Amino acid sequence: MHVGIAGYRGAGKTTVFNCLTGSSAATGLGGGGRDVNRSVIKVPDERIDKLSDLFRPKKTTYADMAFVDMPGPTDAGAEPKDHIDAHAAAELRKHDALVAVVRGFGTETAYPPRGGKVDAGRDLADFDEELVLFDLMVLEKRLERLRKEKGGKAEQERLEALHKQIEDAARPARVLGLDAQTLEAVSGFQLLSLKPVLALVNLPDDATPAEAAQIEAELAARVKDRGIEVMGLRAKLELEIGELPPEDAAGFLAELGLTESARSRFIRRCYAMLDLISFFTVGEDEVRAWTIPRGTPAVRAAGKIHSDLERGFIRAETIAYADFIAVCGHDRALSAGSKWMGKAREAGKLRLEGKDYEVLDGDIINVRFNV
Ligand SMILES: Nc1nc2c(ncn2[C@@H]2O[C@H](COP(=O)(O)OP(=O)(O)OP(=O)(O)O)[C@@H](O)[C@H]2O)c(=O)[nH]1
Ligand SMILES: [Mg+2]
Repeated sequence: MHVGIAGYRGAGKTTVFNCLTGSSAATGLGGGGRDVNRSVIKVPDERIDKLSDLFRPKKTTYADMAFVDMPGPTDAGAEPKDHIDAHAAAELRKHDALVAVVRGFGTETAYPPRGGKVDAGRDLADFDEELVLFDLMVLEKRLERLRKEKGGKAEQERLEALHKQIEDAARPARVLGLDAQTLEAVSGFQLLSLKPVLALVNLPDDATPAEAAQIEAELAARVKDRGIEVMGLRAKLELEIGELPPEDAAGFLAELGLTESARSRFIRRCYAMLDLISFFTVGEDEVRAWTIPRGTPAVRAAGKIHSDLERGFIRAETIAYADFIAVCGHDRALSAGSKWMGKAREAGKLRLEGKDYEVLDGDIINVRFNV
């Protein structure tokens, strides 16, 4: 999964990036210059730990999450009020989810110089408006072409309708309940306002857990009709906590009313927001987690592993993780030469699933294929 971090200059984007990825990129308003920060983290999964322990494979591969953090707008054409410039918009289009970092700490906004109070709700609405404006521009450009070429009447009508719908509603595309045909027609544009947005509100260091919860709840209520979800964190403080040995970190997190690191909270929220699940492949070569949207049919899940597996798909031999552990988890010898499969079949737990089977979270899958 690819996650793009965006927000006002000085909102704390790079601090959030460091906190979530354990990086140490330069912070401070404009501190990173024009640097784009990138990092990939693995998604911890105790089930993979256990499977890896049983199979002792040559390689263990966790699901991963790739982050990009861009500096606030610095394009010559960018208005001071902008969150995103054309450069950042182009980069964000490539991502599965957007993280909007909004400032909830301090009293004055660092940027733009509004001389006003910190107001995360206002900033978030402005951010989302910008996504909408970029989308309208993309649609207008395409429509201009279509009108000139005098072809693609069906596409033109569909895009004109969508353009009007977004404009009239003054709402991001993600909450318009677009039908399948419209989604198909715009699939190539990577519309920004169609992407899921998780807002990370960077809370004041001294807020009590109750105050923090209240800020989060208020902000969530303000952006609910935009389909934006909210998670609070104290990026700077939690970054420092993250650098401590785990046994010390737990105590400091508890003082903030937390039981989990910002990274764990973030990963869980992203999986829930995007409705993602993991399935596993196992063997002596590799134990691996794969991330797919819930409801993915087995044949497409197989294609995630390799296109040959999708093309030549016959059946997916499937066992639920819990069943696997119950039947085979006690005996490491079963992991050798796929002996576990016989055992699981004997126990009636290994299922033969067809193309349309919807893969479930925790399924261990072996794809039978023929090309
Ligand atoms: N008190 C406090 N300060 C923070 C927090 N997060 C960031 N800061 C400070 O705010 C300033 C800007 O933080 P950055 O993370 O560099 O902000 P940015 O959004 O990446 O800035 P640009 O890349 O210039 O757009 C730095 O001095 C940070 O130390 C926070 O949670 N609490
Ligand atoms: Mg930065």
